[in-house]
Amino acid sequence: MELVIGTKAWSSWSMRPWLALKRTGAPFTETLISLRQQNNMTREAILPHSPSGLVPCLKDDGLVLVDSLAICEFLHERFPDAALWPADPVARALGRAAAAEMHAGFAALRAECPMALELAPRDLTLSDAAAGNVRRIVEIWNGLLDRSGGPFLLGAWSIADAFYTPVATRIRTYQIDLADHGASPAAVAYGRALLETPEFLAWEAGARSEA
Ligand SMILES: N[C@@H](CCC(=O)N[C@@H](CS)C(=O)NCC(=O)O)C(=O)O
Repeated sequence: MELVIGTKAWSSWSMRPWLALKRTGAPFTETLISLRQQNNMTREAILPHSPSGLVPCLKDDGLVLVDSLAICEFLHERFPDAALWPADPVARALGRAAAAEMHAGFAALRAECPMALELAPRDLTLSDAAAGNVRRIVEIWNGLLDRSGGPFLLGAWSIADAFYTPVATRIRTYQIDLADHGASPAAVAYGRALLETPEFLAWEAGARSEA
């Protein structure tokens, strides 16, 4: 199995399936593409791997699969013992909705606060639209943590947490005070816990060694 990913400091979409694949414990090859190269060179480097011209892309036994969410769902089916989604269908459905909302939305927050693991924490004033995104994320976290009891959104770590880990890096980098946006103490703790998993720490160490 090969996972083609972009620069670890910046590629939030690559991080999500990478965390999930690490969680399975399965061996895999990682192919790293440098993002933001000049003269179309990034696209030219990605296209031989990924027909969409985007990373991440998973290759497995003849299958070429693009899109972070599709890859995570495939990993859930390929490695059922890894419990990347919970057994309870209602919890699983709520987790899928939370991951899908992240995958499809929060454009203002993503544009104003790009993932940039190399940056030291800094102050930033959010636009109303980005602040609205943070309030909605906090609402999702508060509700799911209340329901599950934590420490992760659905109790045990799941694909939903992979989808919100890049958000936690943005909160840290841009010093966003979640309590100001309505976060419960459990949601504040959850944002920190996402950045303490062994899988995220391994990704972060990889990003550091890119510098
Ligand atoms: N919806 C896609 C988005 C993938 C995406 O936008 N990937 C970015 C890197 S994070 C990319 O490949 N950019 C190509 C480029 O920078 O040329 C997914 O979820 O995988």
